[in-house]
Amino acid sequence: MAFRFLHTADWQIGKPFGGFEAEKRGVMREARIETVARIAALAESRRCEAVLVAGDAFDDNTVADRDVRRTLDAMAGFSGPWIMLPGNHDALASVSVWSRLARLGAGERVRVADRAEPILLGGGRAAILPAPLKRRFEAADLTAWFDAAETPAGAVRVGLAHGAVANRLPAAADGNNPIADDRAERARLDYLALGDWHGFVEIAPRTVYSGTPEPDRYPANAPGHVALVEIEAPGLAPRIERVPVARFDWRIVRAELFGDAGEVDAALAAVAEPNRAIVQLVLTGALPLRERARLDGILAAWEARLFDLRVEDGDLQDEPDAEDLDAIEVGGFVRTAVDRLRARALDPADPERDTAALALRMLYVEHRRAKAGD
Ligand SMILES: [Mn+2]
Repeated sequence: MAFRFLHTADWQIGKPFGGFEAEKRGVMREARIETVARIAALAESRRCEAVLVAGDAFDDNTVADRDVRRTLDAMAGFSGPWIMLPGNHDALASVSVWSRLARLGAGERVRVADRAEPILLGGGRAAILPAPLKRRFEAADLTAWFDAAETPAGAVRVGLAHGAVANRLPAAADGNNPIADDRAERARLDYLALGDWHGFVEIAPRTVYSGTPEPDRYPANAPGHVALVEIEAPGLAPRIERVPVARFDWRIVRAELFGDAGEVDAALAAVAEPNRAIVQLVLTGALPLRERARLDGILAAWEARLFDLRVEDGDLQDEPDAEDLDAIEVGGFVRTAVDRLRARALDPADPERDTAALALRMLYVEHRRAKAGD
């Protein structure tokens, strides 16, 4: 009988999301716990024999008791064992979230992988080899003991670790907590379940980062999933299914505007569920002033519909045209000033170009407002 389990990591329950408004922060923190409930339901419905959590279930060892209790409640939807590995955010220090777990209501099914020794599951059909972090940063490869680990004959061997696989991650990735890229091979593992890198990737043969199930930034690396893994027998290739579980859809949307602010509507129409979307909108191109004013209204409408919208418009130019300027019905020295501002705003070589453009836009908007108030 195949051994089937769910692999997840990096829940980071209690993450503060400091860059967001208080109301949104609360929703985002709650969403992570709801995602854990979805993971539990998935493991249950797909008849997994265990859920392996490869580190950083909690954002910090000081995570609030309330968050821990609510996470444990969310986990109750799965009737099998949870194997929880301490990661760097929730390292197994002398005082840690793990030492509070039993008091906060963790039952027998929640098992902390706190020692470098095999954990047998499925009546001895599988052996989990954990590499718990006892501190945030470890220079040694804690998975080295897997190589010589003895497990029952015929048992599937599954490693469980948290850190950076050597030579495989982008140079920007954290070099602490190293894991040999041939560990699965050297330790005769059928699968190495990893945490720390937030994207889903099979980074080496039988060596998989499940990524975070709930994204926490604008990603290029497929976060928002868990891995459903089935291993027919020791030595056979695992069947790995990537299953989406995230609530929030973090995405970067780019729109190049050529005179028409309505392009923003077209670009954002690709967001299927606005209330689940956390969008960074990057605007480039150029707009006449009347379209720039219309853009503000369009963005305000999207800001109300999307869960969160950040606009980057530093490379969007104002391009006041004759029609804009004619709308500013002034004569005399004000008209002269408008014409000079326009000339400077349109001159790429003018060091005061941005200031002139802003002044002109303000003048235009104020003028329209004054006219509307007439
Ligand atoms: Mn980590």
